[in-house]
Amino acid sequence: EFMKNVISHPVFASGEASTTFIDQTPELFNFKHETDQRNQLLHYIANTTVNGFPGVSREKKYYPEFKYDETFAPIDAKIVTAKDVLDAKGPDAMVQWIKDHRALLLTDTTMRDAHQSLFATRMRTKDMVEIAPKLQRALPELFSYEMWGGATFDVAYRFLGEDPWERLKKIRQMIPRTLTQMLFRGSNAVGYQNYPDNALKAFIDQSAQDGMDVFRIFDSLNWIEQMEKSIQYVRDNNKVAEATMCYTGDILDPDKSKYNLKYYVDLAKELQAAGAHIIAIKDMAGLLKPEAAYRLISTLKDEIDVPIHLHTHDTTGNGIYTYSQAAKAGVDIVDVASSSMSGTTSQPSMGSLYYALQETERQPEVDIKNVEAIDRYWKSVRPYYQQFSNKMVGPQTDIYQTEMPGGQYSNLQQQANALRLGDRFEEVKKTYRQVNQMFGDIIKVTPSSKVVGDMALFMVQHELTPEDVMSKGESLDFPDSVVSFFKGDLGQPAGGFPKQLQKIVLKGADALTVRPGSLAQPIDFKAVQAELEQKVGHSVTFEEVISYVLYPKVFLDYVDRQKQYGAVTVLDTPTFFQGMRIGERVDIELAIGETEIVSLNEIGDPDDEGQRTLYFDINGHAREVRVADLS
Ligand code: 3PY
Ligand code: ZN
Repeated sequence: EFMKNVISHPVFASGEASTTFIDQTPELFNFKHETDQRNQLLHYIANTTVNGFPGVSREKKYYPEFKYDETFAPIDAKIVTAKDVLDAKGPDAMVQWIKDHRALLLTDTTMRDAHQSLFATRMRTKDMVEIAPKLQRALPELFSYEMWGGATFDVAYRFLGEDPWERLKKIRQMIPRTLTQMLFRGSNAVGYQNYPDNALKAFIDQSAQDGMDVFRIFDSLNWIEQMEKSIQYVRDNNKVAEATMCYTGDILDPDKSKYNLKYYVDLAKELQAAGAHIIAIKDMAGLLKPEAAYRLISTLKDEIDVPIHLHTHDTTGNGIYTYSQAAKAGVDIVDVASSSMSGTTSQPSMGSLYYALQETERQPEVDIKNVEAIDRYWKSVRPYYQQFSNKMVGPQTDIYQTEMPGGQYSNLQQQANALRLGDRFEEVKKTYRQVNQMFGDIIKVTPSSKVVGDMALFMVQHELTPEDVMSKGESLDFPDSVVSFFKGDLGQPAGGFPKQLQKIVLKGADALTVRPGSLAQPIDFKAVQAELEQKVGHSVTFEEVISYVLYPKVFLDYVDRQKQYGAVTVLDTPTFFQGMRIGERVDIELAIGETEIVSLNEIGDPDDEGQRTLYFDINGHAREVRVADLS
């Protein structure tokens, strides 16, 4: 049984299993015959078939007609990757390896920011794991895979019924020779609020232990005090601290003087002094124009010693040109996505950038045939998630004025729809820009961008102008996120808060002037573990304790659904979101190498109790499942 599991495991089958493969693959020891699991999954399928998946229309089920059977040769023995150097010699040697590289290095964001920005972070682990061993062989020259952090943690639990730690560990194992990378929101970790320092430390330590290599640490107000601790915790783990400047405004526009070239150079120097191994420029809205990229990066190359990693979104349509100018100015690493997952709110395309830099000394060292072959896989996966897509069909140059991050655009649209303001979205965008000015022109990225968005919706909903807010503010019930921002819960913005508005919003309450984390009580992890074990009724891992600390309700809801439906992660994505259709057959891999063939023959009418019976056939045996029809 054990050997069968080993032989049929995708990592083993790919020929990439390392010597620690057996130790690091707990599912190899999973040989119970899953009557329970099968029953739970059938209930999940039956329920999704009858009642649907939240937010997904049930009219169509997408059936992939495509079988992906590309194969890739083993990695050339001459290749030394950034991960090889980090593991053998530590982060400083790895930094030197970057500096010694003339060709532009690439981070592939397909498994994190691309899907976060294109289809609301809904990509499931199953669709990543299917390709991961092939990624390793096809593109060993990449600097890193950004595949964790940002919204993925929350969304995995909340919407996908998945454990994000499992995702990290599985992918880590499948790409042993490429760095893993994550987006870490500084004091907000992978959440939307401030957490105590020892929670940040616990999270970073555990992530490092589970295989995370590069931590891109940012603060939503570029407040260095909120990044320093995290930088240190990453360094203490001998991992890579990529400290971040979020780019806003326009260094080419003398009227936008708050975030000018000097502002970024000073900030970069402070981040370097705080211990950054690499400095990231995080252009979350796609505002960094090509000439600005050239000036900013040339200046930084003169002023700081550590490598520079540029991140942009293609929302405004100039991404490749910006990268080309950045490459000329000497940027070390840039973020790209596989073509089918690139463009608009996502990152620019890896393949396009390869050709854009042809005949220059910065052209990335990747095998373009493999880049394209891998993209054929992502192209087949993308339609699974069509229903979550933000529907942006081309560049939005008005973002240069609204300064809205790529990931926020579709979210704010959804929020506006929910408030029946969908047809007034242009007004919402205009107000977003006004709110930014009212707030003193702040950095807008998760979670500060949400504060600006909430205030814009509030003003449009209540027909308020900026003048109204100032004159009638005493009687207004501001959104919670706005009150919390003015209290200093997210930290201190550059140049401080606008005093008069702060007074109006807080209605006499005090505001913090220090880092909120410096006042927070440390978490007593032992006590929290005991509380959690009592709540869920069994022993828990430290990873689960951390998840509960970050997202108590989301985590407990996840545990409840787990108890009800079991390992929904084994279902193919169309079935996970759509259930089954009469006459359809799906293959479910219940355990490794253990495939069940499930057909749905009939769906009965609701009985007196509103229950429907679904008639399945599993490996030739009839099975009936009853579920309540909630319609
Ligand atoms: C996140 O924090 O999730 C982001 O991607 C911000 O740009
Ligand atoms: Zn981004």
